[in-house]
Parts: sequence; C-alpha cells; structure tokens
Amino acid sequence: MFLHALLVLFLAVDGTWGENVKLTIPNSPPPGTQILTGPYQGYSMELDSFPGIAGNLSNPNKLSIRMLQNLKDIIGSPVYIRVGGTTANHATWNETQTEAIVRYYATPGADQPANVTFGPKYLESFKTFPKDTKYTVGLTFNSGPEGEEETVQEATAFYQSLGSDLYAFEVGNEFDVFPVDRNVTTWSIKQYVPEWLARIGAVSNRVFGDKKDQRMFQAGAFVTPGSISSDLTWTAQAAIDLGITSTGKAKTFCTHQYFGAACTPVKPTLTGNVMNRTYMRSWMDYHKTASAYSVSKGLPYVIGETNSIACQGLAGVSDVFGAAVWSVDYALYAASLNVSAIYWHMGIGYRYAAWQAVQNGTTAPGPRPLYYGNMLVATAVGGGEKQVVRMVDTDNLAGYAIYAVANPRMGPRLESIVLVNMEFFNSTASPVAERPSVDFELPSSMGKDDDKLSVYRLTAAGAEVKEGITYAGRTVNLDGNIIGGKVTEKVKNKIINVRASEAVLISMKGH
Ligand SMILES: *[C@@H]1O[C@H](CO)[C@@H](O)[C@H](O)[C@H]1NC(C)=O
Ligand SMILES: *[C@@H]1O[C@H](CO)[C@@H](O)[C@H](O)[C@H]1NC(C)=O
Ligand SMILES: *[C@@H]1O[C@H](CO)[C@@H](O)[C@H](O)[C@H]1NC(C)=O
Ligand SMILES: *[C@@H]1O[C@H](CO)[C@@H](O)[C@H](O)[C@H]1NC(C)=O
Ligand SMILES: *[C@@H]1O[C@H](CO)[C@@H](O)[C@H](O)[C@H]1NC(C)=O
Ligand SMILES: *[C@@H]1O[C@H](CO)[C@@H](O)[C@H](O)[C@H]1NC(C)=O
Ligand SMILES: *[C@@H]1O[C@H](CO)[C@@H](O)[C@H](O)[C@H]1NC(C)=O
Ligand SMILES: CC(=O)N[C@H]1CO[C@H](CO)[C@@H](O)[C@@H]1O
Repeated sequence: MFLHALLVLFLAVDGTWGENVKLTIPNSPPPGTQILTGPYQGYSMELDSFPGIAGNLSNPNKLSIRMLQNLKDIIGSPVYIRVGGTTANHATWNETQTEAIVRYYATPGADQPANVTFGPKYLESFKTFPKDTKYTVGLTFNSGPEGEEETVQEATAFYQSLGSDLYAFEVGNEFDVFPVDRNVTTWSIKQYVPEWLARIGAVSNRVFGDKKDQRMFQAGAFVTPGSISSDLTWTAQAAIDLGITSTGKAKTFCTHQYFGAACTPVKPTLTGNVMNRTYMRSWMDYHKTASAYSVSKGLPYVIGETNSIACQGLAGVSDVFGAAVWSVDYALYAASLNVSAIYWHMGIGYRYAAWQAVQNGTTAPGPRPLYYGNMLVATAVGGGEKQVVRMVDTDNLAGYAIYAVANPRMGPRLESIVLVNMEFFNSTASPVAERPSVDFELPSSMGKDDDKLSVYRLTAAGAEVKEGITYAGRTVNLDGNIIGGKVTEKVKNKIINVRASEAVLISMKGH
C-alpha cells in the first residue's frame, strides 16, 4: 500500500525533462521485514590472494587494515571476512611447507592459479586485521576417504589457529556448477546433499572435539540458478528439502551472485549489466524466494560471494563510479529481502575489488570506486538493528527507508533514507550542464525538521570515471586514510536533488 511513490514529470525551463518524485514513507516497516543484526556487508577474499590482501605478521598489509578499520569506525564492529572461492577448491594443506602458499599456474599470468599448497605460515594472515574480525573459511570437498582426510587436515589447522575468530566453514565452493573430483554426468543435488552432510559430520567429529554439535557450516555456496548453468535444480529450497539442515550443523545458507561474466564471448556492459535496475531486480527475484524459504526453516540466508561481473570483473565496468552507485542500490535491495549479509568478493588484480591491496604490475595499490559505495551502505545499515524498506523502485530510481530498532517497546524509528538515481551519465560524452537530475520531495510531515536532516552525497563527474569520487565531501587516499572534513548538505523546501549516476543518504540523526 505504501510501497509506492508518486511520479510527476514536468518540462523544466531549460527544455530538459526533469522529474519530481514525492516520497511516501511508511511509519514503520511492513510485517515480514527482516531485522539486520550484524555488520551486513563483508568482504570475500579469494583464498590464494588472501596472504597478499592481509599480509602477514612481519609485513601486515596496512592499506587493507585501514580500509577495514574505516568501516569499523562507521559501524562500530569489524566487518566479516570470508576466505574462499574457486582456489579454495584446489588447495592442499601441507604441514611441513615453509612458504605460506605455493601457487601452480596452468596458464602463466592467469588471474588464478590452477591449484595451491599452503602451510602453517598461511595462518599468520588471519592475525593482521582489526581485533575480533570473524572469518568464514572455505575447505576442499574432494571425494572419498582421501578427500575427507584433506578436508579434515585443513579444518584442523584453521580451527586450532583461528579459535573464536572462526565464524563458519564452507565445504566446497560452487559445487553446483564446478564440482571437483566428481562425475559430472551423474552429479546432482540429490547426490550432493548426503555427501556434504557426511563430510561436515566428519569435520565435526574429528576436529571439534567436545564441541562437535556446534553449528559451524555455511551451506550452499551455490551460484544463483540460471546464471552460469541452465540446470535450475540447485536451489536453496531443494537443498533444504533434501535435508541440508537435518543434522543441525548448518549455520547459514549461501548463494553467490554476479551480473554477467567477463569470460563470455559477449562482454557485459556498464549500462546493460550493472547500472540496469531491471536486470538487477530480475536476479533478486530468486533471492527473495530463496531467502524467505531459508529463513522460514531457521537458516539465515547470505549472498556470500558477490560483485558486479564474474571472472574477476571487467575494466571500465567494475572499476568505475557507476559500479559504486549500483552497489548501494543492490546491497540495500538485498537488505529489504531476507538477505542477512553480503560479501563483496575481491582478489589481487581483480577488476571489481573494493581496493587493490598490493602493487599489481603498474597498477598502484589503493581504493577503488566500489569502496565509496560500501561506505555509504555501512552508514545506512551497519551498527545495530536495522530494517530496510523499498519505497521507490522504478527502472532508474531507488529509494530506501531505513529504520533503527533501538528500543523494541517504542518500535522502529526512521533513521535514514537512501535515494539512488541509476540513470547513466557519461561525463566524457556530455557536458555537466546536461546532467539530468530528479527532485525527491519529502512528505510534509517531515518538513518541519529540515534542520535535523543531513544529506551525505556520493558523487563523481560521471558513471564512467575512476577518480574524483567523494562521499560526504571526503575522499579515500591511496593509503586508505579518509581525507577532508565531512561535508553534508541541508534539505531546502523538502527537496533533495539527485543527479543521474548519483546516490544520497539523508540522515535523520541531526549530523
Ligand atoms: C610439503 O612441503 C615439503 C616442504 O616444502 C615438501 O618437501 C613436500 O614434498 C610437500 N608435500 C606435499 C605432499 O606436497
Ligand atoms: C611475509 O610477507 C612478506 C612480504 O610479502 C614476505 O616477503 C615474507 O616471506 C612473508 N613471511 C612469511 C612468513 O610468509
Ligand atoms: C596443479 O596445477 C598444475 C598446473 O596446472 C598441474 O600441473 C598439477 O598437476 C596440479 N596439481 C594437482 C595436485 O592438481
Ligand atoms: C560417469 O558416469 C557415466 C554414467 O554412469 C559413466 O558412463 C561414465 O563412465 C562415468 N565417468 C567416469 C569418469 O567415471
Ligand atoms: C537491462 O536488462 C534488461 C533485462 O535483462 C534487458 O532487457 C535490457 O535490455 C537491459 N538494458 C540495457 C540498457 O541494456
Ligand atoms: C522474509 O521471510 C519471512 C519468513 O519466510 C517471510 O514471512 C517474509 O515475507 C519475508 N520477507 C520478505 C521481504 O521477503
Ligand atoms: C563515455 O563516452 C565516451 C566518449 O563518447 C566513450 O568513448 C565511452 O565509451 C563512454 N563510456 C561508456 C561507459 O559508455
Ligand atoms: C601486470 C600484472 O601483474 N597484472 C596482474 C594483475 O592481477 C591479475 C589478477 O591476479 C593478473 O591476471 C594480472 O596478470
């Protein structure tokens, strides 16, 4: 009933089409709106890149630590980290190896090694990030007794070293479409579920000692059905119906989501795959159903590995400002469903990484546009119990109302509004004077409190740029330090203007 906004088109004096959107903000979230309790956003780090991203005890990666600390400063607790991905499927633990990790490449210069061996020094990389950072760690899932032995060896090393920093294990990454050491002709979810249960049972019994009954496993780690394979049988519901929760050891259910792949013959584009709300929403339909089902069965649902474009991202698409604007919309859209966390994937040299952690050829380490979007989302939903409601949801525009559930007796309280104008603006092709914009109008009930409203703007010259991005007037330096004082705007006459390829957060907190 209140999930709509009135759209009024008018012809502005300069002849361009302007748009006026009257916001209708519900007094409280509709029933069925989840309450976010954790940091919501995390980072997923490719297993073979993790030593580079985190560094080690003698050489911690100061940039990564700063980038994580910045977000911790915003939300009040460390963001969660997942270490896994494809390379976690092809990792062999070697207790006697002196190097942290040894990588074996099938193709020299490839984004990822074909396999790796890792040893005790690898574990140092879990000791560099802000205190109390929690980790989900990916284990191998090779078949048979030998496979079990490998999984147990790795699990033992991580379990003993990480202690209470271990949040969960994954066993097998994307085994729906990339099974390892299985006969692909006969492989099915019906075979997968009992094999997975047997393997997590073995890890519980052989690694956890007297804590063998704890819920310590992130189930799934499937890709969104239909995104890579046309086999649509590997769903959250099917896994749950086949008994994935039956032994009481599954902690969360996880799906991976990308919006096209850079390794397909037809390359994805910024406007077609990323800054395209129709496309984004078409994928979110699955997560809406899957997350509601999973939650109804007591299993929190996460998008445990995600980013713009699969196959490590695409230059000019994943590493430009448009991806930052997109990330705000996508993250909040997922939060308005029953998705309890999302993990932005990254690896060294990956085009979609939120920051480049180490020198990669001629590419200097430093923040990337996506990180600015992550900062806005952290401001909106990090820290404390929050509820996110979609209130504007058109082909180009998004509006989210975010409520804080500080005091259960008083009910949820509107804390901020996020507005996104996804219309593509290319500053190389068009002069700034031609940048379209939308006027969002607050309801009259909010007019009197304009002084309490502060607008945090996420902006840049255009969607295609990589530099000159600001969030509330600030930039992030190459060393990860936030530069400049916070610059917020006041709301005048209840109107907030948001230009094409821009997003704003309106805070009700008075600062
Ligand atoms: C483990 O590492 C040691 C030391 O580098 C090496 O000699 C041994 O061959 C490795 N074992 C395996 C199974 O790769
Ligand atoms: C720590 O990292 C530095 C820099 O990458 C590297 O040279 C060193 O070998 C690493 N130490 C260990 C114990 O892996
Ligand atoms: C690891 O990858 C290399 C390079 O492709 C290959 O030669 C080797 O057989 C692989 N090792 C294992 C254990 O799969
Ligand atoms: C995989 O299963 C099919 C069907 O049962 C069988 O014909 C084939 O030989 C199997 N492949 C391997 C490598 O075992
Ligand atoms: C946006 O995505 C939809 C759905 O996939 C597609 O039909 C449309 O062509 C895309 N828009 C652009 C501009 O490519
Ligand atoms: C979240 O899940 C619950 C339980 O299945 C469901 O009742 C509710 O409608 C879902 N909410 C959304 C926004 O999908
Ligand atoms: C932006 O415009 C420039 C100049 O016309 C063009 O070369 C470039 O491909 C455009 N970028 C995108 C992402 O469309
Ligand atoms: C020049 C260079 O070293 N580029 C590398 C950057 O990282 C990617 C992903 O790991 C590699 O594919 C490139 O070769």
